[in-house]
Amino acid sequence: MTQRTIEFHDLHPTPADLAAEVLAGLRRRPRYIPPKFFYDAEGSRLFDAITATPEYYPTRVELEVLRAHAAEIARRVGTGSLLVEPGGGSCAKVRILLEGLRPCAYVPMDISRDHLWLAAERVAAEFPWLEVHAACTDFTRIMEVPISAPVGPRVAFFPGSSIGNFDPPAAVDFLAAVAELVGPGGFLLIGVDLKKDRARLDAAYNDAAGVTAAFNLNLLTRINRELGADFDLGAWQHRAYYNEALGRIEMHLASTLAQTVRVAGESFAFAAGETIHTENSYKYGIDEFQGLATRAGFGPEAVWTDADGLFSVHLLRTPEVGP
Ligand code: AVI
Repeated sequence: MTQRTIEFHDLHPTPADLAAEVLAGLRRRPRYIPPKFFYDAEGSRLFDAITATPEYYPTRVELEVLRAHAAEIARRVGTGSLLVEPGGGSCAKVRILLEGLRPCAYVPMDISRDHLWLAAERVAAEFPWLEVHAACTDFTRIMEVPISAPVGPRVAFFPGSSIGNFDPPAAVDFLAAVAELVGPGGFLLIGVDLKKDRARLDAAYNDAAGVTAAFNLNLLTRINRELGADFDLGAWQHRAYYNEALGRIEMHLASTLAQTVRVAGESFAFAAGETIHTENSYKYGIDEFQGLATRAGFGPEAVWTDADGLFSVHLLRTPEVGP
């Protein structure tokens, strides 16, 4: 049996990064805290629970599309690549691809250290032939393959429609960084949630069991714990709705009364009904998304959707450098 290889590279953001970004976001109008801070250990656990709610269709449908087309994906991409997954915290969807792609190594990158470490260990145990080089990093800032990883043609995997959590210009910048990471002739396999009727979208972000609400509110619990803040959890409410004009779900935390909160020694006054914007989740038509990808330096190779047209999986490729 092959010797198991698992390496862990820790570039986790420091408490100072959290403080600087949260304070800057609370000083802004409208107030905004980036969604990457949802993912402490509890936030990662709650996100996994969201994906199991009946209303949150993207995970289930994407898995269905990946399973249906895994053989074709492997045929198009080939074997022996270095497979990189920015945000691959739970290493769940990649399992569908591993046997077909037989990569020379797998590099999951995630901001949530313990979650990544456990998932990387599990995937390495399940696929003993696979070299795993896990990198704990805020991939929106640092997206580098660890130098210990082997050299090979590169394939990036970015499932879950996490691209929707960037505003469109930032999405183009991120995709351009991925294009650079994979290099000439490199692939990107990416899941993108499609535009659809408002009722379905609103329900997906307002599940009846309240898991999405708990996920959103957990951000305040985290800030209380890590930045010595005094948010009263009883005075904030989860709010999520589809903003059709902008093609995005917006998530907010709404103050139920006029109140002052202290965060890292600074006071913030909130009016009743005022919100902290915590997440955007953009939805794209197929052509619309391919337009973004093209601006970032990728060309479309293939796209697959489910029969109901809820979710898309795109295979993109950067041009080979010609002679
Ligand atoms: C991670 N990301 C793609 C999820 C989304 O749908 O935007 C995060 C999420 N927020 C609420 N529910 C799920």
